[in-house]
Amino acid sequence: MNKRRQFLGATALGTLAMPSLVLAQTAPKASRSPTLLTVSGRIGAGNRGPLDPVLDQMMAKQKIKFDKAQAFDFAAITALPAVTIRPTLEYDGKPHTLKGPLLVDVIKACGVKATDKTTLFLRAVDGYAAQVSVADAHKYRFIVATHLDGQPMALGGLGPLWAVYEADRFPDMAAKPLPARFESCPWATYHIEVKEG
Ligand SMILES: Nc1nc2c(c(=O)[nH]1)N[C@H]1C(S)=C(S)[C@@H](COP(=O)(O)O)O[C@H]1N2
Ligand SMILES: [Mo]
Repeated sequence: MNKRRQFLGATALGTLAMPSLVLAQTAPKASRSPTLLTVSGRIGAGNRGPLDPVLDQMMAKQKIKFDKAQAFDFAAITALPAVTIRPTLEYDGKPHTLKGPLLVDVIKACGVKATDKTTLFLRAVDGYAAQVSVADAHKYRFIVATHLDGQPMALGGLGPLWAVYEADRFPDMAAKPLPARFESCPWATYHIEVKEG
């Protein structure tokens, strides 16, 4: 009887103690939504530490390395001022509305001090990558699109983030056939490396 009471007491204490212990250990991460974009390289202080070869599996497989990075969830990206563009897309030859912050503003939000030699390496989940100079990101007004025709974009579609620009607006790009206009536009972009030169 006494033993049983002790056992029950211990169990009750255990179930009471466990949730607060678990909360204390997981609260900071569990309260955030998933990171959609990680920016590393020549950035400011960043908001996360080095690449973790255990937990950052996809980045590690894609040979990404960093000591610090700026991680954005959907809310952090959509909190930046958004612009809207309306390029003709190569998939259906029709104009579509794309909305999101300017790529240069995303970079600024990471504390990047860009020079005329700064280059951005845009990497997608399927391993596709494109290199865009900050000068071209400005010139062609690249955005990190979060919405296509008013809807967020699915992972498995063109999203959740698509680095894209309004090719129709620029005579040099509009002169190219549609399928050649979007080579610098990785859909499902999830990592940006800021390089100098
Ligand atoms: N993630 C990702 N983005 C990509 C590509 C790709 O293979 N993967 N292809 C690029 C190229 S070369 C072009 S021409 C356009 C269209 O390619 P797609 O038909 O593979 O989308 O998207 C660009 N963005
Ligand atoms: Mo292509």
